[in-house]
Amino acid sequence: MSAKQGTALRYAIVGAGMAGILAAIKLREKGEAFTVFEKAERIGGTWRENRYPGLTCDVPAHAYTYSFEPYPEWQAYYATGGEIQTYFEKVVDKYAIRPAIRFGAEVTALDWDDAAAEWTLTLASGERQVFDVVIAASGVLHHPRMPEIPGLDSFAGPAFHTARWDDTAPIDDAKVGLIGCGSTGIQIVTAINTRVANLVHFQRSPQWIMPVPQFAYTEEERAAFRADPALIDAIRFSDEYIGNVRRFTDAITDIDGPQMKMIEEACLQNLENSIKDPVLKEKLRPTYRAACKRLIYSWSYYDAVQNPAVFVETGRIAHVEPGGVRMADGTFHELDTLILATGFQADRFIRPAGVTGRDGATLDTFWARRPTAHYAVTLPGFPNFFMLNGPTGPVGNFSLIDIAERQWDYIDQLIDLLRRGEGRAVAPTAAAHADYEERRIAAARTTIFGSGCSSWYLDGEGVPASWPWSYDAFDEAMRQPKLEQYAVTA
Ligand code: NA7
Repeated sequence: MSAKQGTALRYAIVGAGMAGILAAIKLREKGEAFTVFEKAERIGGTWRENRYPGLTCDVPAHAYTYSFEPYPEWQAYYATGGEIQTYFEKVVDKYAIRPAIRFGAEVTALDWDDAAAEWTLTLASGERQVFDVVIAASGVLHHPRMPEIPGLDSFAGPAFHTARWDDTAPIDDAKVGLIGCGSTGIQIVTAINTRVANLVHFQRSPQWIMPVPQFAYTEEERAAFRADPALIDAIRFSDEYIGNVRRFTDAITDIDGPQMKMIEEACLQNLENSIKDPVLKEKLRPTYRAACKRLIYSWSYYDAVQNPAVFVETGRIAHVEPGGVRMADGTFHELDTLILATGFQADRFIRPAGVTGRDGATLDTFWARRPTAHYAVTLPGFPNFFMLNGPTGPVGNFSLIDIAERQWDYIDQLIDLLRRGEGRAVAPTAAAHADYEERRIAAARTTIFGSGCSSWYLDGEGVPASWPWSYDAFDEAMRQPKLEQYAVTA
């Protein structure tokens, strides 16, 4: 019997973004006490940090909410980042989570004490607190990846990463350069092309663009959603959404199957029908398989990029000079503002916080080859440490909220072992995790993400870092942890 039986477990949640808020709500529902540690001064994670023009979530708005907290107020089928931030602020207030959040509290270290079966959490201030359970909800894409371009620091005007948007930077009637054409770069082109004097979009790799509908909800529609939540369910549980998710995961796992063919055809037809200038069309034609990089959903990029104010530069950047960007062929682009839409370091997770588990094992060492977690949630040697949207999860496959909710169901059942006093510490066995990882890597190599392109989905060895199986397989895996894969210790 556990020494802690009968005493309440102490929970630390790291991060007050979508996943941390979820964990807080779920623990509150159970009447449990917790502290959320947030390094910033506001909640929201991704939606707090990203404020660039055009920021939109590529999951339909009604499907990008907690399942238990539908939101009738969305302005359009795809929501803007600002609206999503507002949604999370409202949820945090509705569930009275804010008083349990420590803002400006950056977790720098977590150290497991096996004898006491507890984690010591250290903050940047040096303050320490002790917890039984740690929920790592620190997000996936939150460390900007700065490009290594010679002379970047010499640029005379504002040059900044998209997640550090500079509101003072000239955009209107200005000469703007934009490096990168992932989802972020593409959204920025759609938002600023009509504002700039001219926009040079530096494109290293062209993108597959999936055409999707975007439309505003009217006030009457919002009133109807308020009056009848079933109307919201009809959208978020519709075949259009859930069916699309299933079809997409079928496509990425069966890369020569009919679903992938449909995606490729829809994107190529979009390119063919939308882009008039044959030279531009060839510049924009992808040279790798669809959905290998994150597929871009857009209703307006191909219109935006045909604005004469936009020039797609496909040459190699030589260096940056104070006045602009010099290409390898000598061409010079004079610029007032340089925007870096160059993505994120996707392998950091809770790092740079130092996490030390059983017998002094560090997360850095455990992840030396690649970040991994058992079913994306737990780690052998790191008891009572649970990750939401941790490594090997379906981050590129479907809504991160949906993923986090299912992961919480799995985590909650593991914590139940502690609540019931079956032990004081729970962690997957090394053997069970090794088996999972072996199967996952073998399957991941055959997914579309491993079909030969560079992307943030790949680990340092070029293996897709994400969940390689279907939506239903994830649903099934998260319903119930296989307890024989876990060791519960006193
Ligand atoms: P992504 O998807 O990682 O895209 C980064 C883009 O930046 C991509 O086009 C890169 O080209 C380009 N890049 C990176 N470094 C350079 C240099 N040095 N020179 C030129 N171009 C460069 O990041 P996003 O922010 O757009 O999106 C991240 C996720 O956020 C997205 O998938 C959604 O989940 C939301 P490359 O393709 O490597 O040739």
